[in-house]
Amino acid sequence: MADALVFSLLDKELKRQREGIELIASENFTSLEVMKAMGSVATNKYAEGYPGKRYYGGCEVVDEIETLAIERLKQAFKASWANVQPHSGAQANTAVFLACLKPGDKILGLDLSMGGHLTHGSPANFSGKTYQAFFYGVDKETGLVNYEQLEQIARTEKPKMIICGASAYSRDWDYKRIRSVADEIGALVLADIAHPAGLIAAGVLNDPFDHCHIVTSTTHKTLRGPRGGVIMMRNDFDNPYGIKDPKGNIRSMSSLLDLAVFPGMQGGPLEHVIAAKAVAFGEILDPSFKTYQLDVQQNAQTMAAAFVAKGYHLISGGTVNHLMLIDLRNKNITGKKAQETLDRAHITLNKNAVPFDDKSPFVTSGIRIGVPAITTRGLKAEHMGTVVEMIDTVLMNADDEQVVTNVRNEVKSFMLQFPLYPELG
Ligand code: DSN
Repeated sequence: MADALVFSLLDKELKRQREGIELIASENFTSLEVMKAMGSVATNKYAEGYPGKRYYGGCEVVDEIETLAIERLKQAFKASWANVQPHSGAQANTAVFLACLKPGDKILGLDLSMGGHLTHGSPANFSGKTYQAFFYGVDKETGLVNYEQLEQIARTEKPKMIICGASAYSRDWDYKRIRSVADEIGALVLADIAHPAGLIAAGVLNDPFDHCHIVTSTTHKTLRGPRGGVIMMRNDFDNPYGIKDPKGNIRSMSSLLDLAVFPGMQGGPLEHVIAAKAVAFGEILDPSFKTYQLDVQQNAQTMAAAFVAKGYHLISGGTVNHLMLIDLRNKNITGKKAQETLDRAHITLNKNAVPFDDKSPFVTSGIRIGVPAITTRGLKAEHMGTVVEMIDTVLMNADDEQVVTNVRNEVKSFMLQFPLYPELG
């Protein structure tokens, strides 16, 4: 018997997704097959351990599913090892820290207020509470990662781990340069590619794997899979600094990472999500995935140029990936008000601190815009001008509810041209 209340809410959410313009840079629309695998019987199975080494009986089928997910992911990124069990990107990062660091060890990551991520050492997060965190930022003029500052802090503080990766950074990374200073001071390099993972898998952005010891990602952003995390390595770097397991033995980096995920910080893996990851990783291997990522990049660049033409200030002047960060200070509207007003027009994005922001993280001076979801809906470069026009109309008339309502109606009829899950009725 259907739970009328929950399923009517899910219908409402489908309608919201169909009728709105989804611009949250970390969201996407999975295939129906990904969703089907996630809503499957695999949710019923306990499988603590790893394929072939489980603590429960009856794991022969989920062993095959998890092995398939691992093998497809390795193929997609030309990795030599992968763990597909982390429940999220935050869990993946936690496992890496647990495997490689001791409480109190120093880490160095991109400042949250400059586009970094909570799990890269923010004082509000376990990473900042457990480890001694230092931060590099971006250059005030160019908006690009300040590699000189990164190197200077690395040489002075000698962190055990340098983290590269961001949640709101529209440029590529110089992984080689980061590895070079890491080697100088004996640090490991972690690349958290949660945001640009799809573009990296498609070969559209720099490849971190030959330079970074460990790579983590989420699976639901540009990778377009179910919500979840993964950890990968291209080469098992063979534990260059002799890190020991909880029993005091020096082991391979891959086995340290496996042990950190389970039993270190998670219990039973979500085999239904792992099944959905396997489907998504299969989709990465299809040539259409590269076309999609090229469309993402093209849409982002076209949209960025349209904003610049309207006098918007983009951090770093533009984008090479799937997102852009806009400083709204010259437009006299805060990030908070922009997000809330656009929400009423069914244009969904998030307020975001901009580098050197003078407003609190609850207000912010900026907005972050990403195109992975609308690109999945089928929007192409020629549609970006329309989207920018609608956003600009709302932001320039934020106190005029009639204008906002008019745009909401336009958004609905515009997006109905791009059907979402027509099979769901
Ligand atoms: N919440 C994710 C994002 O929006 O970028 C990061 O964890």
